[in-house]
Amino acid sequence: MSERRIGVCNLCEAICGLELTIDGRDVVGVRGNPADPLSRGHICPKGVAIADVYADPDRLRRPVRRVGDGADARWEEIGWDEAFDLVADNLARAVNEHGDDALGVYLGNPNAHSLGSMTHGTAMFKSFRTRNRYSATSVDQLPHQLVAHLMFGHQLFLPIPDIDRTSWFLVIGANPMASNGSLMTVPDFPNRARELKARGGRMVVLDPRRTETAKIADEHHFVRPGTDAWVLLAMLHVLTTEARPDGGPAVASYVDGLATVVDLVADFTPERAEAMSGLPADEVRRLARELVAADAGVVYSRIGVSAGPWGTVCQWAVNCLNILSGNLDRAGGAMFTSPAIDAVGTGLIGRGHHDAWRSRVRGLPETAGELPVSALREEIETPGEGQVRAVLTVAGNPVLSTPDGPRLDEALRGLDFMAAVDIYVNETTRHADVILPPTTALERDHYDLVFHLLAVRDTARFTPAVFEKDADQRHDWQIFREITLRTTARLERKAPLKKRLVQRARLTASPTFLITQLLRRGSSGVTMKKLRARPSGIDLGPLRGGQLPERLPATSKRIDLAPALVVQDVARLAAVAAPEGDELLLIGRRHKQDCNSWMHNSERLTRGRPRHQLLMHPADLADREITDGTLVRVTSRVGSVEVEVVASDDLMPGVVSLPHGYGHAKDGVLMTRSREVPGVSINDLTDPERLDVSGNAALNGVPVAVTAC
Ligand SMILES: Nc1nc2c(c(=O)[nH]1)N[C@H]1C(S)=C(S)[C@@H](COP(=O)(O)OP(=O)(O)OC[C@H]3O[C@@H](n4cnc5c(=O)[nH]c(N)nc54)[C@H](O)[C@@H]3O)O[C@H]1N2
Ligand SMILES: Nc1nc2c(c(=O)[nH]1)N[C@H]1C(S)=C(S)[C@@H](COP(=O)(O)OP(=O)(O)OC[C@H]3O[C@@H](n4cnc5c(=O)[nH]c(N)nc54)[C@H](O)[C@@H]3O)O[C@H]1N2
Ligand code: SF4
Ligand SMILES: [Mo]
Repeated sequence: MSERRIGVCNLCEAICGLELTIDGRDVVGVRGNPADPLSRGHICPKGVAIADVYADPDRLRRPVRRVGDGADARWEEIGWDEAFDLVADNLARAVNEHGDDALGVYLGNPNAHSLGSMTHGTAMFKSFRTRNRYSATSVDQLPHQLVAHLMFGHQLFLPIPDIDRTSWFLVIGANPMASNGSLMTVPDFPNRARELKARGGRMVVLDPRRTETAKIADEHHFVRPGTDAWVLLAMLHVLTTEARPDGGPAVASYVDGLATVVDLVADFTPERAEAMSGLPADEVRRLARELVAADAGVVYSRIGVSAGPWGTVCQWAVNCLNILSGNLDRAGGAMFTSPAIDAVGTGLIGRGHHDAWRSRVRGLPETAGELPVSALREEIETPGEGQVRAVLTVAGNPVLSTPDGPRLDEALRGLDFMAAVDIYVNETTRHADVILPPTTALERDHYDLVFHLLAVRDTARFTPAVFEKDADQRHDWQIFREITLRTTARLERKAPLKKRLVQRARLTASPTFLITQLLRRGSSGVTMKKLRARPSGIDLGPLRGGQLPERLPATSKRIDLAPALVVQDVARLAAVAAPEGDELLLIGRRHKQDCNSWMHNSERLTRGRPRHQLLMHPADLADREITDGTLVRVTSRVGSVEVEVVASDDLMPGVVSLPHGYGHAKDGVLMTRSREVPGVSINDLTDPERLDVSGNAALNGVPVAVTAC
C-alpha cells in the first residue's frame, strides 16, 4: 500500500516542496508539490534523485573507522559511543597539547540546508575556541556577506531581486536556469522568467558563456572574466554624471556617502569598461539608462562575480546601482524579506565583523569568525605555534571544492587526527580516522532558517521527517551535541561553569522545539501548530517595500555607501592596466544534474552524455591546432589536468570552462559509482593566491594554457 507524504528538497537554495509516494520504507515516486506557495510544484532532476541518496547502499548509516591508508584503506563499522569517544579524545588531545588553534574546522555547503546544523552545529563551533575555522563561504558568497555587513550592518541582511514584479532584470555571473538561483531562493525560475517576459519585462545577462539563462534572456553580452567591476563602476559613472529628468540620483535621507561614490567612479568611464571587459561602451551606457528608466529594475550578481578577483567591489557596486536608481526596498527592485523567524533581526545570526584577527601564516583577515579556506593548507603544513594538528569537517569536500585541492589532499594526510561528519567516504573524508554519518533530508524534521531569509516571497513551512530513523542512526544535532559535550569535558582549560550549563541546555533541546519557541517570539502570527496543520507551507505574501530605515540592522539606522575597505579596493582597481597577452581564462560552470561535488552516485543523474569536459571556442581550438573531442592538457600556475575538450561557440573566445565537483579518482580508487568517467577537478587548477579583498577565492578567470596531449 503506497501513501502520499509531503517532503522538502534540501539540495539547493530553491527549497522546493515535494510530494513523495512511499511504500513502507521505499520512495516509489517524487514530484513537485503544487500546493507549496513558494515552489508551486517546481522540481528539478536532483529533487527526484533525493530518493537515490536515501536508498544509496554506499551511504554511511553507522560510524566507520579507517584502517590503512590511500588505496589500501578499509572502513570498519564501530558503535556510536566508541566513535564519539574517539573523536572527543583526539580533538581534546590536540587542544590540550597544542592550544585552541590546533583544531581546524571546515563546514561545507549542506550545513546551510540542515536545521540541526543551524541550531546545534553553530553551538558546537562556538564551543571550540579555535581561530582556524573555515567554510565554503570563502569559495562562494563571502563578498555578499561582507558588503551587507559594511553597508547595512548585518552580514545576512541581503537585498533579494523581486523577480515576480520587476520589469528590468540584469543578471551578472549567475546561471539560475542550471543552479535554480542563489542568494535568491527562487524555485521555478523558468516560469518566473517566462512571466517576467509575458508582462513586458526584460532580462539581460552578462556572462562569458552563453548559458542556459542567457539563451532565454532578451539580451546577452559577453564580458571577459574578472572584469565586471569596470562595467559596474562605469554604469555607476553614467548614473551619477548624466542629467536625469528627475534630477537624480537622489538618495534617501538615511543614506550616507553619495559624494564619495561620485568621486570614486569619476574615472571609470564606459570606454575604460569596454577596454577591460569587451562590452561596448554604448551598451554600458544604455544598460545604465535602462536601469534608471525602468518602472522597477534590479541588478543581481552571483558566483561568477563573487568568486572573482573583485567580488567585493562588484557586490558593492551592485548595491549602489540598486540604491542610486531608486530600486532598493521597493516592489520590483532589490527587497528585504520578512520571514516568520527573522534570524537577522533577532540576532540569532551575528552581524558579522571583519579583520578582528588574521591567519597565522599569510595574515589573511577573518570575516565573521572564519578565515579564508584558501589558507587552510598552509595552516596545516606550516610548523609552529598555532599549527593545525586535528581537523573536523562537517558536510564538506574541500579537496574538490577549494583552490589547489591536491595540496590540501596531501596536507590532510599528514594530520595527527581527522574526523568527518558526513554521509559518504569522499575525496576529503577518505583521510578521516573516523566518519560520523547523520540522517539525511527524508529522515529529519526541517524548517528553513536560512533560505526563507533569501526567498523571493515570504512563506513559512515546517516539514516533519518522512521516515523515522533507525534506532542506530543519529541526527546531526545529536552528533553535534555528543561531540561538544564529550570534547569540552576533556579540555584542560574549561569554559566557565555557567557558560557550560547554558551550552548543555541549548544542545539538549531538539531543533523542532527550538523552532517552536522562535516562532512564538516572532510577530508573523505563524505558530508550529499552524505549520503542522498546513504542511505545504503558509504564504505570507510578496516581499514588502518601504521597510527602511526601520529594518536596517545597523545601530545607526543608516546605509553606508562608502565603506573604507571598498574605497581602498576601488583605488587598487583603478591602478590595473588593460589586459595583455593571449592566455586563456578558465571559468566554472554548473549543470542541472550536478550537486557540487556529491550525488555522482545517482544513476539517474549521471546517465546520458558526459558533461565534465573542457569547453573551448572553435577559434581557440583552431589557433592551437587542437581537434574537437581529443584529450588536452590544461595548465595553470598551480597544476595541470588532462581532460577531453569539446568545441563550443557559446563561450567567449579566449575563455575555457570546466564544471567543479568532478575528479573522483584518488590514488587509483574511484570515489563514486558514477558510470561517467571520474572527470577532473577544476580546483586542481585554481590558485589559493588569487583572492578578492574579502579573502574569497577568485575561482573564476584563472589564466591557463591549453595544449594537445
Ligand atoms: N572552481 C569552483 N569551485 C567551487 C565552486 C565553483 O563554482 N567553482 N563553487 C563553490 C561553492 S558555491 C560551494 S557551496 C562549494 C561546495 O563545497 P563543499 O561544501 O566543500 O562541498 P560539497 O560538494 O557541497 O560537499 C558536501 C558534502 O556534504 C555531504 N553531505 C550531504 N548531505 C549531508 C548532510 O545532510 N549532512 C552531512 N553531515 N553531510 C552531508 C556530502 O556527502 C559531501 O561530502 O564548492 C565551491 N567550489
Ligand atoms: N545544478 C546545480 N545547482 C546548484 C549547484 C550545483 O552544484 N548544481 N550549486 C549550488 C550552489 S552551492 C551555489 S553557490 C549556486 C550558484 O549559483 P550561480 O551563481 O547561478 O552558479 P553558476 O551556475 O555557477 O553561475 C555562475 C555563472 O557565472 C559565469 N561567470 C564565470 N566567471 C564570470 C565572470 O568573471 N563574470 C561574469 N559576469 N560571469 C562569470 C559562469 O559562466 C556561470 O554562468 O548554485 C546552487 N545550485
Ligand atoms: S531546484 Fe533545488 S530544491 Fe528544487 S528540486 Fe531541484 S535541487 Fe531540489
Ligand atoms: Mo555555494
